[in-house]
Amino acid sequence: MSSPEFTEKIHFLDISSKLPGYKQCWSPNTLKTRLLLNAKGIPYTEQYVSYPDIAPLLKSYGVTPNESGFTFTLPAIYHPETLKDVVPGGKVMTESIAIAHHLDKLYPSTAVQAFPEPKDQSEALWKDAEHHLRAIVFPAEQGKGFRLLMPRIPPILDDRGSEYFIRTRAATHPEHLSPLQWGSENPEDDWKAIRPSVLAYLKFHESTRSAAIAAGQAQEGPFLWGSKATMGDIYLASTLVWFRSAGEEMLDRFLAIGEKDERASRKSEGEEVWEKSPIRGVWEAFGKEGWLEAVGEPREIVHGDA
Ligand SMILES: N[C@@H](CCC(=O)N[C@@H](CS)C(=O)NCC(=O)O)C(=O)O
Repeated sequence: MSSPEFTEKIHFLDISSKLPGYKQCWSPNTLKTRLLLNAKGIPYTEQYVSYPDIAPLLKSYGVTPNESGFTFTLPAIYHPETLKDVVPGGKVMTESIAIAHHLDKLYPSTAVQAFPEPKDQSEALWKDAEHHLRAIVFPAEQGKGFRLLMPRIPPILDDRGSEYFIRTRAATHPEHLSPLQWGSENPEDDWKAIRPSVLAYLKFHESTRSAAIAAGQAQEGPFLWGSKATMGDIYLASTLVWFRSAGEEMLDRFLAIGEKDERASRKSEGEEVWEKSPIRGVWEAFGKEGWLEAVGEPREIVHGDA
């Protein structure tokens, strides 16, 4: 890898949890940045920030509030050296996709690129993958996975983060229910509800992969573009770590969906069956490459003066 020389390493801001060691990183959003840093082999420093401290920290560096969604969000990177004329405040960049483009620009020759050439195609691929994954998890896309995941998040967060998460997420619920209560009475109903969208993702992944290999775009491999991991795969792996953070057994069950050896009582008549789930293939590859476990050096930045 030809690596540009910077005076300071890129500093990555993640959301804290009580999970141990490298597993502390649990958020599907911040993981998009962490896994990309790891896959590109970029040396970085890192800092975990508790939920209620995100907004004051970002504001102090002149980050502008988001127009939709949560006002101040992580992931973020602090790197005045390369952000001086790029973002308001010149020091901190937020938004995982903007960060991914920035990292590709700073490190254009690492084996993994979030958006390799042809860029219009790799961007379209990421959007397709995002669409399929959101349809599994997010209520705005009729995904039901949030019912399995959200009740499991407060217990893994640090105490202040947990209180903040419950309060702010309850405020977004039509009946102001705590996220601890967002699951169905019988979790089997929620697993049943996500099944069609997971199977749709498996088909999407498999057909995209086969087409990329057949077109000579990539060699044989588990990723959406065969041997070439891109942002779409990073989004998938981020979702899988989120499941693992909610409970190892949740990840095991998710990875088994659609597989030959999955418990028969969970399958429905006429479903396609895979020897090994294409999702498991991606998970194993991220593990084998060491992308799930790599962490940055600990470092703390103090508040800026914006
Ligand atoms: N589109 C953003 C989404 C980031 C996002 O929503 N992050 C959440 C964490 S999971 C956050 O920081 N929330 C702050 C809050 O809830 O106050 C991205 O991809 O960077």
